[in-house]
Amino acid sequence: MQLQALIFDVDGTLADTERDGHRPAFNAAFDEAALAWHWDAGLYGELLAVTGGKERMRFYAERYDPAFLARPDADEAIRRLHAAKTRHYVAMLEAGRIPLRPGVAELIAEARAARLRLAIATTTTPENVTTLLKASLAPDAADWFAVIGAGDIVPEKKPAPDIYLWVLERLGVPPEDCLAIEDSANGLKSAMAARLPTVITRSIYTAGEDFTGALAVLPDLAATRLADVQLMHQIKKS
Ligand code: XBP
Ligand code: MG
Repeated sequence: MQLQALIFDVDGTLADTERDGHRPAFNAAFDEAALAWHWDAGLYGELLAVTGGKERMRFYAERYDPAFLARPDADEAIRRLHAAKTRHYVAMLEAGRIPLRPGVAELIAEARAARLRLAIATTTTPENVTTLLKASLAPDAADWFAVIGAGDIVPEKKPAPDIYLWVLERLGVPPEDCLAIEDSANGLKSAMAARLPTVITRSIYTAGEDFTGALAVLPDLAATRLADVQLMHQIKKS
């Protein structure tokens, strides 16, 4: 069978969202809550080992502010901080401050024209995905994707395969007839555990990670057309 579907990761893959998007949104939420937390670009790179914003804040508190977790309302405080962070992040997306990475819009357009199915498999919050698609592609761009798997809908976030398995079940396409596009080692592990052939586009924070098992490791999608992706997939299958 030929390639039937492309499944995109979001953060680091569709757009370089982490350093200048999620990170300042977290910091704005901390400031707003008068919390003495600040995540600089270096520290944030370390915190990215943990996927998911709520999980990342909990991990940070365990290491640097255990007294925060001892509060009886710690879970609720994390939920509130995360809701504020999402509000700040969505406002940045709506203001057009987070562009798509090179070649992403072109590959999506080619895949649509060739009637491939499109899907999203991400750790981030659903609202962040739909707002990014709308702000950077077209008002109806979320409808271009047959399945959008995002956030807390599965028990375990990447590197667990849960989100890719959730998307594959709804797509109804066997993993070997799909291709995942990811930017991180955690994302690659997740996709490979779901038996998906995976292409990596390295991002700001993930450039030095181990991508053993990827079909290809590219700097970005600027020079990659659908025919290239189909060829990579074909070589893997033969
Ligand atoms: C990236 C992530 C996300 C974002 C924050 O996942 O780890 O957690 O950093 O998003 P992916 P939320 O590359 O799989 O998209 O704060 O909404 O969780
Ligand atoms: Mg990613």
